[in-house]
Amino acid sequence: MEDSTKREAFQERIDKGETIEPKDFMPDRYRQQLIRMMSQHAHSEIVGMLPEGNWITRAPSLRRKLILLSKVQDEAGHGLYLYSATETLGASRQEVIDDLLNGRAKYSSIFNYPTLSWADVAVIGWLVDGAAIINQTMLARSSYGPYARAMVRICKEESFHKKQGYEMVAKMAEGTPEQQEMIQDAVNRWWWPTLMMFGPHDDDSPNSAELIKWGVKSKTNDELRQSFVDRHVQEAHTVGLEIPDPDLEYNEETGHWNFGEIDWDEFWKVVKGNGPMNRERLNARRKAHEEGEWVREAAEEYARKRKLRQEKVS
Ligand code: BYC
Repeated sequence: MEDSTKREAFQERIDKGETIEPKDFMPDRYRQQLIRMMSQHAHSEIVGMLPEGNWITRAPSLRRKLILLSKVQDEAGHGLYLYSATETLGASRQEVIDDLLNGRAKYSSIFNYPTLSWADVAVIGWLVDGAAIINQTMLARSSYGPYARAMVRICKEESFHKKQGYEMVAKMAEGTPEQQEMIQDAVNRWWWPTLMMFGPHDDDSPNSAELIKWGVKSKTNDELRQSFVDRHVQEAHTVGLEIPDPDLEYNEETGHWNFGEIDWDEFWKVVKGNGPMNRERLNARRKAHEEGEWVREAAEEYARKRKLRQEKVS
């Protein structure tokens, strides 16, 4: 049984805005919630390399190819910081990766949609990274030190990702009629899945209250989704693009954009593994894991030999 005095002192630290570090006392449930959320976040970054990675060999110019390569590499880096941060909670990397490969762990629903044209790369940068920044700027203030610090760096890189995406969106939106059609089509396909990234409505979100009490989240799923809509509707209109939502309307009283209902059946279908690309994404990760076996073996052997050498010296 955890000492209730320790738990009260923990909550007081959170309420004062203090940061919790790996060796500090934390309730088991806080640890478990963070392992769940941070490992899912790490998986999302790694699986998130696949939809855009699909276009690296077909980028329309050398400049675009360099930008896309570096963006996809950044995402690998984000996954690595986040796996390392999850390990500070006592979770083994092997275990969390096995959970992903066995289909037990979740990762963001957004990466289970196909990238059908080059315009999808632009729209992912603008909308998906735009959504990630809104969520992760909040997480950069989260109560768990290693997660918050990883988020600060990740958000800086995501800002560059969003800018390159929006620049491309703007270019295509003022391009030839075919380019305009391509970019609008990509917005039509990615808008609703991006709104789903923020998770279920607050009333249907079992984890939010606890995460907010512990200072992991400071805003609810619906609050973040609204900030996303407000910002991105303006950005779409600036470049002459339409948002595919007949219920979208500016509300003078609240100063926010009202928007239509998300298709929650589609959301849960994708989260449960039955979206358009779930199987392909997991198969691609399994294949990469199998092909990387020799690298893991070599790294383990190197570490074993280094340890032996150090033991001989001391
Ligand atoms: N997709 O109680 P709730 C990126 C699950 S990648 C799948 O509201 P919570 C990028 C949820 O896990 C950035 N599952 O949960 C990379 C829970 O199930 P479990 C991705 C979802 O934790 C490459 C259940 O539904 N960002 O930026 O309070 C290229 C009930 O939900 C989703 C992160 O990972 C979903 N969309 O809130 C470009 C951010 N939504 O676990 C860009 C970190 C909900 O109880 N995570 N579920 O079985 C979070 O902020 C939060 O965990 C969530 C969910 C907002 C996602």
